[in-house]
Amino acid sequence: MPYLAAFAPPDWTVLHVDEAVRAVDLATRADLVAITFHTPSAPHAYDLAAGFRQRGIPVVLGGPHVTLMPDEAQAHADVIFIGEAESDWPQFLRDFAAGRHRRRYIAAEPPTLEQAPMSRKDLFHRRDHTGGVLFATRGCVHRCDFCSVAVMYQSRLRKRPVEAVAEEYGSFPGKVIILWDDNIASDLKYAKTLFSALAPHGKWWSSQASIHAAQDDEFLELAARSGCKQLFIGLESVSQASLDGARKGFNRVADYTRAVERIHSHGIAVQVGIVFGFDQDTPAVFNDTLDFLEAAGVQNATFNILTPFPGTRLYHRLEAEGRILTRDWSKYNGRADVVFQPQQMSPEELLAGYRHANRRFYSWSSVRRRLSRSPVGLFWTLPLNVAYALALRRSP
Ligand code: B12
Repeated sequence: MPYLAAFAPPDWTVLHVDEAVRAVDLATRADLVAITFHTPSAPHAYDLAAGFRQRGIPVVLGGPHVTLMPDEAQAHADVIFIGEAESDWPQFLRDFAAGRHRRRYIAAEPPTLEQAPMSRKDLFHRRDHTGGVLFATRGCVHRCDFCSVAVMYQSRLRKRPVEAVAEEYGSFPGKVIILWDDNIASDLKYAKTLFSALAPHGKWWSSQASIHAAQDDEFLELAARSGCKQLFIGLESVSQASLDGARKGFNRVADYTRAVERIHSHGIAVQVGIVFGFDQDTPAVFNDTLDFLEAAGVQNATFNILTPFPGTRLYHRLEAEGRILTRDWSKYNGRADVVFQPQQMSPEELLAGYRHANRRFYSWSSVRRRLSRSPVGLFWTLPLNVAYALALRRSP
């Protein structure tokens, strides 16, 4: 929202509420309310919209879930935005002020990001251990069948001018920055130029990248020199059959160990994204995954339960096969609920396996094994692992 706020005319007053920081006050006086949300927050976002609309305040909805489920969202809003908003949002604000806006704005084409403004930093409220967040590119060229990004952005990669990104990066007073790109390794040549432009700022950064990042030593070298401390790599699975089935066969399990070693050799820590519940996954997948992560000395992992987000190829397939168990979007959280019928285990086994993986990964013996295998960034990866381990022990 601080990014969209940058498009508002200067005479508009923008109040941004980030619910991770404080609750929304429905009594707020406003001429217009705009809400963004992921699928699991859809029911909550619709409640908020109803609360404002009951008070006569028009509500505009946009973001991933609206783009994926426009007709559903329209029933809860005065105005919806389907797709990316760069081209129509400024026009809508003018139309709204003149009292002649439409109910639906559809971005037929993914916009170029050549003119993307800097986000309104005065509207950032989150204290999540980062000094700033921004994006250099948007979209990912791959078409993995479980990924919403492939649908939302039509697998089209766009890039901001390197100088504009470096300027925004340098404008954050904090030291630790997250580049919220879908895949910073989508265009290796662009990324290398970008890293050279980021380096003089002397900050630390982290981003998401496909495995291609690990196949290019020059990319890793320039990333490390520019302050990259960690890459989040979407490994997704240690089962080649599962990867092939999910149209992510370009991940070769046989190359995983070498890939992690190569990233480590540049002093960059590795956080992996793992998904459990593919049709080819058997109950053995949980311990197979943990065996690999421990042997490779991976510093961090985000485990997810496979979730068929609406609009994805995965959703359409499971729906056609009658395997979607619920359309209560709040359960589409990838962490606490299984919303489809897995092929080779029960939903309960999948949930239990996911929990087991988290517990084993953050057990003291696994922390010791992983971090002693690769001590990259130990001064921050150790405290982070300890914090996760303790948090997991406190959670029910
Ligand atoms: C950053 C991020 C997070 C951060 C959010 C941090 C923060 N400070 O906001 C964190 C880590 C918390 C997070 C959590 C999750 N995330 Co997330 N996240 C992202 C990521 C990488 C970037 C989001 C972003 O800022 N994009 C930049 C903005 C500018 O792009 P945009 O949101 O598309 O907005 C454009 C348009 O959509 C539109 N628009 C968006 N909102 C609105 C609102 C209005 C009013 C208007 C007019 C227009 C509009 O205009 C923008 C400009 O064109 C996206 C991937 C992506 N590229 O979007 C995934 C993504 C959004 N996340 C996803 C998921 C699945 C999750 C989790 C469920 C993961 C999990 N299992 O826990 C949780 C859910 C959290 C929750 N309860 O809602 C999915 C969403 C799928 C879906 N159907 O909703 C995505 C698309 C990733 C993916 N590969 O599929 N996420």
